[in-house]
Formats: sequence, C-alpha cells, structure tokens
Amino acid sequence: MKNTRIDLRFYFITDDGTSGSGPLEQAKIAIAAGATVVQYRNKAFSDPDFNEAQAIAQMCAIHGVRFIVNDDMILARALGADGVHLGQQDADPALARQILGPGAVVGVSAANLEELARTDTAPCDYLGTGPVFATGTKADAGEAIGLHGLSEVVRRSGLPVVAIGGIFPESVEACMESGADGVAVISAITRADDPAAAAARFAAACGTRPRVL
Ligand code: TZP
Ligand code: MG
Repeated sequence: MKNTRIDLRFYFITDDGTSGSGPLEQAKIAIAAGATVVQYRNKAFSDPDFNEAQAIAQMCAIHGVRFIVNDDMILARALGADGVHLGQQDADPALARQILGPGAVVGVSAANLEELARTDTAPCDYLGTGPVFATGTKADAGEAIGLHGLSEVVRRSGLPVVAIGGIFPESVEACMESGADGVAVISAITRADDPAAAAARFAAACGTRPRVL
C-alpha cells in the first residue's frame, strides 16, 4: 500500500467553536501565514456547510496547501479533497483508502499507545497523536500524553506523526525534537487576540513561509 508523503509541519485545523471568525476566514489566515495542511473540521453542525468547505478547498488548491476533511470521506470525495482524517470512532482507514484511492491522503488519530495498538496503520499516510498537552478544545480528548508519550508513539507507529493538543508556537520545537513531523493546531490561532500574528509565529517555529493571498 502506498503511503503518500505530505508536508505536515504546520497543520491547521478549523475551529467550529465560539471563536470570532468562521472556518473560511481562519483558513485564509493560516494559509497566508504558511500552513502546509488545512483540515476542515466542523462538528458543530450535523450537516457541514458544503459551500464553506468548498471555498476552503479551492483556496488550498490555488496555494498548494493540502486540504483534508475530518471524519467524512464522502464529503472529502465530493470536494475533491486531498484526503480524510479519521478518528477511532470513524470509518475504517482501509475503507477510506478503497473509496478515495491510492493517491489520497488518509490520516488517523491515535490518542496514545493503547489506541495505536488497536489501529490499522497500514492504509494510513500519517498519524495524529495527543493531546500532547492539556486542551480545552476537545472535551473527550483524554489525558495529555506529554512529550514522552509523543516520542513513544513516534517510535512505535512507523508513520509520520503530527502532534496535537494544547500546542503553542513555544512548544513546536520540543514536539519536533520528540520526533513529530508536524504540529496540528486549533485554538492557539483561532482564539488568539491576533490570529494572524499567532499563525505567523507558528510558521516561524515550523520553518514555513508566508504566502500572498
Ligand atoms: N484531538 C486531540 S486534541 C484536539 C483534537 C482535535 C484538539 C486540539 O485543539 P487545540 O486547540 O490546538 O488544543
Ligand atoms: Mg473523527
């Protein structure tokens, strides 16, 4: 099975919570700052906003940013997304691979070593793990695994790993030193007083370059 290599360094995830701006505006800020991946995550509505997701998909395509849809491989396919990100309760990664094809990016979450042991990583291109640090963004995220937990998951997974949960620009270097290929971030950007400035700090820490939109 082919594993698609993608640049995971600065992986931005849209916030469906109560931050000031909506997913499209958030994605613009992240792309302009230098995000390498944008994940459309919208758990606030049972029926995700197709037009909003499509606008983000188009912006990503124009700027060479990978566009990933959370949970929903049918939406991913309908949008022509680069891929899908699946949690433990979502579809089987092998099914997503079958539906989306060999060139698609299939990502999976494993919060810790126990979940990793239960995960079929063979069809996947990368693994998201955490929360690495405490987070208020995902109520059922479970206990933080810390940098040691992150390095253990990296060692055992055999896949590129994205660290997630409570990550700020100041924690990027330690995550990378623990073996992560990138960091995934929501609230440190979307809930910042100045989201564009926060996104620029992430880009600097991740070593990515800003874009003109
Ligand atoms: N999965 C594990 S922690 C988390 C998800 C989706 C939330 C990450 O959000 P934040 O705001 O960057 O801590
Ligand atoms: Mg999910």
